[in-house]
Amino acid sequence: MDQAHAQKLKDIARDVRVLALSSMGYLGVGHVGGAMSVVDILTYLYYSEMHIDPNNPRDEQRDRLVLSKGHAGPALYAVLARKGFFPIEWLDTLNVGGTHLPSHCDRNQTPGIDMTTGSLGQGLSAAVGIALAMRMDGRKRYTFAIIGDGESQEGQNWEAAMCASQYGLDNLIAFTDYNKMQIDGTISDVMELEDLSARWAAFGWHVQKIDGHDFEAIEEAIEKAKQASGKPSMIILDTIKGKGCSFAEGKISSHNMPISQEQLDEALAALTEVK
Ligand SMILES: Cc1ncc(C[n+]2csc(CCOP(=O)(O)OP(=O)(O)O)c2C)c(N)n1
Ligand SMILES: [Mg+2]
Repeated sequence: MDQAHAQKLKDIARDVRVLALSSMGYLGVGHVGGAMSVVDILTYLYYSEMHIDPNNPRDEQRDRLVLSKGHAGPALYAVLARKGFFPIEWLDTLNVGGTHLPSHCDRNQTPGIDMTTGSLGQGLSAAVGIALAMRMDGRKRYTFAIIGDGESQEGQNWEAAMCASQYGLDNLIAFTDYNKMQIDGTISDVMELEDLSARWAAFGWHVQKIDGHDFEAIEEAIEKAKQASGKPSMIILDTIKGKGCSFAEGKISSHNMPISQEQLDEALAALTEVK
């Protein structure tokens, strides 16, 4: 990746953080931590990877994304709005009555959302089904999925993992947002996942672990995943919960938090100072 493109992605990710935080701040509450930790992967996917058309969100020839950790919807909404899937003003209607943007992703409400999620543990199974259907239909597109690390403790993920390797779904590329925190503690205190790479490998997946905030590393990992013929891919993203948000970064309490006007102003000022 050349420097100019990396800088462009950084600028877009900053915009996305500003938009997502503003929409949650307007509502006064939100899953700030888990939304901020996936901004960089979402920015990369939508601005550098996926074949999608904002004017034709249900284009059959598109790549798909299942954001299984559906509570991070506000980050994806910010990306989709900035891409032009729907008016940016919708971001101020987050989770209010009659909105197109519920707190968790709903494919029947929001243009560009490929799968309804929020009940943790189910998204990877949906992604497996989508990838299998795409292959059966002869579509040469990829299905991407993002699951949480706390979410990985749900047993259904591991049934999906077995199924994906059984069918050799090399058109499925999944990411774990490994921010090391879940709703009420650290992953290792609640239910340890290590050795997470070895676990996915044992289920027959091609596995990589990278810095989830580094666009070049993401690009390289996706390229390698595409070359892993006959196997689904898991890319474990080493991330920071609340990344880039002054009042949330690295805090367990950032999971679902009230947001004051002062906090919002301070976080937006810090973000817009970053070059
Ligand atoms: C089946 C189910 N159980 C519980 C919840 C409530 N819940 C929402 S987010 C969350 C924590 C998830 O942790 P993690 O996957 O690590 O999310 P992140 O750190 O990315 O926010 C929980 C328990 C849910 N949405 N679905
Ligand atoms: Mg987590």
